[in-house]
Amino acid sequence: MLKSYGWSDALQDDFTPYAADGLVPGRIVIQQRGGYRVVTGDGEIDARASGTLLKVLRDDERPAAGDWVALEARPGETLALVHAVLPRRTAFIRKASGTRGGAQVVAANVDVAFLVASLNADLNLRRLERYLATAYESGAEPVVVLTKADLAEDVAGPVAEVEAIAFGAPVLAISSKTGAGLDAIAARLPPGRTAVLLGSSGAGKSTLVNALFGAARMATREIREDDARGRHTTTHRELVLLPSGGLILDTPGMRELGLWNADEGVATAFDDVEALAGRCRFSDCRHQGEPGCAVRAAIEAGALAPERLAAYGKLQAELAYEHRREDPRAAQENRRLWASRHKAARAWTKQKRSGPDDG
Ligand SMILES: Nc1nc2c(ncn2[C@@H]2O[C@H](COP(=O)(O)OP(=O)(O)OP(=O)(O)O)[C@@H](O)[C@H]2O)c(=O)[nH]1
Ligand SMILES: [Mg+2]
Ligand SMILES: [Zn+2]
Repeated sequence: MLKSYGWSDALQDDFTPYAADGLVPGRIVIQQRGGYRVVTGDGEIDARASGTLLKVLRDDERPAAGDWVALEARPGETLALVHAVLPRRTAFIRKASGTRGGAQVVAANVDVAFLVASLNADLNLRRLERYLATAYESGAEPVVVLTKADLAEDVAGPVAEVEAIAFGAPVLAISSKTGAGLDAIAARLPPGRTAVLLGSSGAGKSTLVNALFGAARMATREIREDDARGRHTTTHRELVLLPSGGLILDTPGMRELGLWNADEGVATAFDDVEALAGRCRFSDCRHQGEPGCAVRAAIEAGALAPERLAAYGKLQAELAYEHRREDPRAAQENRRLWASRHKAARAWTKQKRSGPDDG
C-alpha cells in the first residue's frame, strides 16, 4: 500500500527511530484547514499535528500535503496524531504573511512540477518565469503545461513564446477535453513518481487530474467561466493515486507563488542572462550602458529580448527586498554593525585631528 505512494528504503531508514517508538509511517494525501488525511499501510486515517510538534516547528516545517509523517494511531480516538515529519526531498515554499517564519509549504516530496496555464487566456510570461524560478529552487523538475488547446486558434505561437523563456523545461500543449497531449503528461508520471499542479484558478488543473484518472475524481468548475477571478473550485490540496501508478497533487489556484530563497532558482531560470552577465567587462555591471556590457550587446544584436533583461532586473530587485524583509534581525544586526563602525571611524578621526600635527 505505502509502496504505491512512493515509500522507499531510504524513507524506511529515516523512519527507524520512530518505529522504535511504536509510531507508524504514512503520507499526507489531503491537507485542509483543520487537519490531514494520511494514507498508511492499513488504509487512510484522519489526523492532526500533535501540540508539541506545532510548538517546535516553524510554519514551513509543519506537515504539508505530500509529506511522510510518523503517526500515533489512537484506538478509540477519531484523530491520529502526527508526531514527526520525515526529511523532505523537495519542497515548494511560498511566502505567506501572518505565519511563523513567513513561509508555507505548498507541496512536499514532489518530483515534477506542472506549471499550468490556459491557452484560452492571456499568457502571463512574467508569472511563468517566477513559477519556473520557484520550481527550480524546490528541487522538482518543472514542466510547463498549456491547457485547453481545443479552444485555442494558435497553439504553436504560445508554445514557442513559452519555450523562449522556459530554458530547458519542456512545454506541453494539452487538452483534457480531447485528450490531446495527455500521453506526454502520463509519460512523466511512472509508478511511484509524484507531480504537483500549480497555476491560476480556472486553468484546468482538476480537469486534468480527472482526465488522467479516467473519472470525475476532483470537483471542477461547472460552467465555463474563463476569467472568473477570486473564485476557487478546489479549496484543499489532494494527492491522487492514478490508475497508472503515478501520483498527482491538485492544489487550489493561486495568483503568485511568491519568491522564497529563490536566488538559485533565479540563476537557473535566467541562465541566459546570467551567462551573458558573466562576460561583461565589470563584474558589478548593472547592464545600464556601462562599457563592455555583454548583456546590452546581446540585446542590440537581437540575441536577447529586452523584456527578458527587464524581468530579470525586476526579479532581482524583488529578491533583494525579500531578503531584507525576510530577516529583520539580520537587517538590524547589519545596521548595528555599521553604526559601530561609523562610531569607531569618527573616534579615530577625532583623535587624529586633536593629536599632534605631524604633517
Ligand atoms: N474546452 C476545455 N475546457 C477545459 C479544459 N480543461 C479545463 N476546462 C474547463 O475549465 C474550467 C476550469 O477547470 P478546473 O479544472 O475546475 O480549473 P482549476 O485549475 O482546477 O481551478 P481551481 O480549482 O479553482 O484552481 C472548467 O469549466 C473546465 O471544464 C480543456 O482542456 N478544454
Ligand atoms: Mg481545481
Ligand atoms: Zn553588463
